[in-house]
Amino acid sequence: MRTGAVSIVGIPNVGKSTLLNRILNVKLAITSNKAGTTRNLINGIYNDEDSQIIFVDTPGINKPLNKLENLMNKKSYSSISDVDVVLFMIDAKTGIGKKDVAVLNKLKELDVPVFLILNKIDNMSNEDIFKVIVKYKDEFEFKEIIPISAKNNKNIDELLATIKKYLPEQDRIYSEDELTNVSLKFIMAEFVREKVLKLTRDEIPYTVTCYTENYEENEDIVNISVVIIIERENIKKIIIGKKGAMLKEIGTRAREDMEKFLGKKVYLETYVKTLKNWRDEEKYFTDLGLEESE
Ligand SMILES: Nc1nc2c(ncn2[C@@H]2O[C@H](COP(=O)(O)OP(=O)(O)OP(=O)(O)O)[C@@H](O)[C@H]2O)c(=O)[nH]1
Ligand SMILES: [Mg+2]
Repeated sequence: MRTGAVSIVGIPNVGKSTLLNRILNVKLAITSNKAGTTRNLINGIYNDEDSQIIFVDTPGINKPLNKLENLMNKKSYSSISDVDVVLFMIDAKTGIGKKDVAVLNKLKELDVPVFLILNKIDNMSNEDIFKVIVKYKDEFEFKEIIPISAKNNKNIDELLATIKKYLPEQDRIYSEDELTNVSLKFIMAEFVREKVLKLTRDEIPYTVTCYTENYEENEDIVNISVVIIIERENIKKIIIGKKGAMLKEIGTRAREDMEKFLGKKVYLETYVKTLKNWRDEEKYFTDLGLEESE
């Protein structure tokens, strides 16, 4: 039995959370085409007959513009110190850029095997994929270079098989029914935030966070109340939308994700609240669940 921990790191938007969900076969981490979607370390525990792998999804590493982003970077770097393997993910099409190099330089300080994961190889020719591999083969001491498509489920079994070779022989650490370190309340709030990310534009997604105020499980229905926290009063109009249409759409879509995840009917309430500069006020982070999860 092989058991160990694997951290997935890289710049924003390369597909780290998509990979976590793909491996676990459940939507645990939210994803979007906006940079900075993930804000916490999210562990997902993978089990099969001969292994247990604790995957750590991390916030995309970026030049921090506020205290929140600074905390996100710190969390990501903290995740790499006591794992058995680091998956350094890039977008195969764009290759290793300046921002990726900054992350790589940090990884160089470590004594952990680093794999280069080339994601998004769907709609790339084998020839182009091969070119990318050749280009980076000697750039850094990657233990392995593995092209995948997290979205289209390409080469994921090969990735898992390769990871296992690097994990110590030991029994499972967690029971097989454990999925994650983050709370249900956190996951529910994230589902709402994902819809805000997907349905609004420009600056809005970055200034919003969500928090579950109430989670009450009854026999046949779960009552959930999520507050959408915004920084400025004028964003409220956008989140609520014409005659409440936007907020309704956010709620409907989030509820679908919740029902799928919980396997139960959900009654969801959402409302909007203003909290000025929450991204720069560390005192809010714990309350907002942004400090949570080891
Ligand atoms: N074409 C393609 N798109 C992908 C693939 N994997 C992820 N994506 C898309 O890339 C975007 C970013 O995916 P995420 O999983 O949210 O990326 P992330 O690295 O977790 O981003 P942060 O949390 O911001 O660091 C989403 O729109 C995904 O649908 C892939 O294999 N192929
Ligand atoms: Mg993510």
